[in-house]
Amino acid sequence: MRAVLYGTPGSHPSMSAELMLRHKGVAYRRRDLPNMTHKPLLRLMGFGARTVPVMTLDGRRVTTTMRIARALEAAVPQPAILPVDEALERWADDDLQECVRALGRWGAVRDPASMATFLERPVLGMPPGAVKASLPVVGRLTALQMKVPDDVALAQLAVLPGHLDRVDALLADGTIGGERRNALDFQIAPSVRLAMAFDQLREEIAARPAGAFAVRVCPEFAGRFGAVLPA
Ligand SMILES: N[C@@H](CCC(=O)N[C@@H](CS)C(=O)NCC(=O)O)C(=O)O
Repeated sequence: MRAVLYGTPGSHPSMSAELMLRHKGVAYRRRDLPNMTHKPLLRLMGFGARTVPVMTLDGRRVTTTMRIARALEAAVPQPAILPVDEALERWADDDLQECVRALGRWGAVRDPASMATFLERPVLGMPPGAVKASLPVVGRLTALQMKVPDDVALAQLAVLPGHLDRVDALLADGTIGGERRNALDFQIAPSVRLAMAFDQLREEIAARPAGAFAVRVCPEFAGRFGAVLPA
């Protein structure tokens, strides 16, 4: 089986897909596209999607994290990661993902130096060093497309504790964090890790069950935002 996963630097759902591929033991290559420019590129590449992750599995195109989970489950049934509660999966895929995505984009615009910290692999085949060198120009163009209004970001910041409470509750009732990992584990952990990229949130989140869980399920997650959040 041959899988190629397409993501962007810092993309938490791309990490979700990567964790699923690893868990299933599917050999894959990851290719990163430039943030935001990935949208037209995905169209040119023949994916009917504007979002990453997308994947080819034995040449077949698969889009979105939820569909990737299902395609992997069909191709490699064991270890099973499905079924999961679909309402919870949608919450993880929409609300939780979008909350930290908005904060992440807002953070990247307010702390442009943070962009380099998310670059750990080639982008469009360009080595991370070369991509970092292009950031004074490319980073500004990316920031223009990433702009999230302050009120939207602050509203997401206000609901983040509720999302983390829900993660703690799902851990407490065994829905996630069990010995047999499932699609929800892989959806949720990278989102919590992206929230932990903020210097002002990291320690507080790490001290809760959600933080310990996220680090356990998703040990590597590059990137760091400085003190950009209101005190
Ligand atoms: N929830 C979907 C969507 C993922 C998503 O929104 N990905 C972001 C990057 S983290 C993206 O590509 N956004 C492009 C856009 O904003 O149009 C999934 O997990 O597949």
